[in-house]
Amino acid sequence: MSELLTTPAPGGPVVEEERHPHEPFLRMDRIPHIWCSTCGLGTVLNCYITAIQRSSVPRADHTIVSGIGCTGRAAGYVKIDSFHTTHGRALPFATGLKLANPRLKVTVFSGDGDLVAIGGNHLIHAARRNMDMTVICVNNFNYAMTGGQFGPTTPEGAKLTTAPYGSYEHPFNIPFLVDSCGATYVARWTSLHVREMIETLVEALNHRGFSFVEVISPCPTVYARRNRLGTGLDLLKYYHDSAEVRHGADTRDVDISFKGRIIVGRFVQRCKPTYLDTMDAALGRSVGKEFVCYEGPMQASDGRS
Ligand SMILES: Cc1ncc(C[n+]2csc(CCOP(=O)(O)OP(=O)(O)O)c2C)c(N)n1
Ligand code: SF4
Ligand SMILES: [Mg+2]
Repeated sequence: MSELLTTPAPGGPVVEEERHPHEPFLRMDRIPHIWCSTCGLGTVLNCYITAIQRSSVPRADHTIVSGIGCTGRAAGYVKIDSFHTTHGRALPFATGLKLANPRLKVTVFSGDGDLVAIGGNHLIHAARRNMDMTVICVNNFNYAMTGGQFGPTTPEGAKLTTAPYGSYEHPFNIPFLVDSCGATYVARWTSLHVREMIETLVEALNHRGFSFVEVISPCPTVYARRNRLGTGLDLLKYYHDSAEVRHGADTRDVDISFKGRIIVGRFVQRCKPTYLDTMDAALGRSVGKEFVCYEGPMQASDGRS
C-alpha cells in the first residue's frame, strides 16, 4: 500500500506526494529500473525487501551481493550495503565479505546463469562448506540479459537463441544439486507465490548456514517469446495451474521439465555446523583456547538447536 505524504510548499499550496512503503529500502535515484514489463524480478525483489524487514537481523547488518545479468541488477536497487560483482563471482565475493565481517547477513541475489553456469563451481563449494549466507537464485531458464542463450537450467526441448530447435541437454535440478553438496536449507517457489516466498525468505535469512531459495520467474521478453508461452501473466497462470506444494519433498524428485509441473515448497531444513563454526573450532584447537569469531547459538531456522 502506498503512503501519502503532505509537504507544505513555502507560501504555496500543500503538495501531496505518493510514496511506496518500500522507498526507504530502494535507491530511488536508480529508478526507473531496467526490467521489462511483467518480468518476475520486481516481485522477487519486493519479497526480499519485505523479508529483510521481518527478519531478526538488523537492517544495518544486511548486505546484498549480485553477479551480472537482469537479476544481478537487484543489488543496485536495494538501499543496503550492496555489491554488483563480476559474472559468476557473486559467491566467492560474498564468502570474502562474510569472512571479513562475520556479523553481516550476506545474501546473494543472482540469476541461474550466474550461479549455476559460470558460477557453478563456487556454488557447489559454498554449499559443501555450509557457508553462512543466503542465496536467492532467480531461475528464468536462460541467460536473459545477453539475449536468451540456453544454459544448464534450460528445460529439455525449450528453444532459445542458441538452441533454435530446442535444447537437448539434461538441465540441473538445482535443489538436488545444492542439497547433495551440503546446503542446510533449500526451498523453491515461483514468483506467483508471494506470501510463501516471503515466509521462506524470512526463514532463510534467519537460518544459520547455507540457505538456498530458488525462485522460478517469468522472462516474457526472451524465454516466453522464443517458446510462444505468452505474456508474463500467462506464465503466472501456468505457475498457478502447474505448481504443486510439497514441503519436505525428496529433492531428487523435483526436476522441472518443459511446460511440466513445478514442485515447490521447503525441501530441506537441517542443522549442521556452519563454515564459521568449524573454522572457530579448528582455530581454537590450534591455539589451545576457545576462538569465537561469530557468536550465537547453533540453531536451525525452525528453532531446533
Ligand atoms: C565473465 C563474463 N562472461 C559473460 C558475460 C556476459 N553476460 C552478462 S549477463 C550474462 C547472463 C546472465 O544470465 P543470468 O545469470 O541467468 O541472469 P538473467 O539475465 O537471466 O537474469 C552473461 C553471459 C559477462 N558479463 N562476464
Ligand atoms: S529480459 Fe527477461 S529477465 Fe530480463 S528484464 Fe526482461 S523479462 Fe526480465
Ligand atoms: Mg537467467
